[in-house]
Amino acid sequence: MLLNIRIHFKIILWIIQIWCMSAEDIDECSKLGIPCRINEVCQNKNDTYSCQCKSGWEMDPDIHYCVDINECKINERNPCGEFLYCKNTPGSYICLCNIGFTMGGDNASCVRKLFFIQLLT
Ligand SMILES: [Ca+2]
Repeated sequence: MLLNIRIHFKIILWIIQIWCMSAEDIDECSKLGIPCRINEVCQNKNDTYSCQCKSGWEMDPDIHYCVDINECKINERNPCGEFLYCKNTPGSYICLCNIGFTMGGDNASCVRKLFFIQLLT
């Protein structure tokens, strides 16, 4: 009798193990309540998930939170080029024209505002 119970228990355990191995991965990222914090993105993995900083954010090892990357000050290089002003924004940056200039038709270069051209000539 005891041997029968043990055999049945082992068979049930074996079935549970097979069922768990064949179960499809659960996409934890699509469920509500995933513990990724603000400015993090969830990545589903096989039987688990991970949280990583969104683009434009980086992990601050001191506070263990994703903080904005100041693209305008990376390597003291202006990503907007010589004639554009770089303005840091949360998760990104924008390029603006200096005073007296306005964005040209190519949206990448600045041209003098007409008012300043008239003053200078
Ligand atoms: Ca930024």
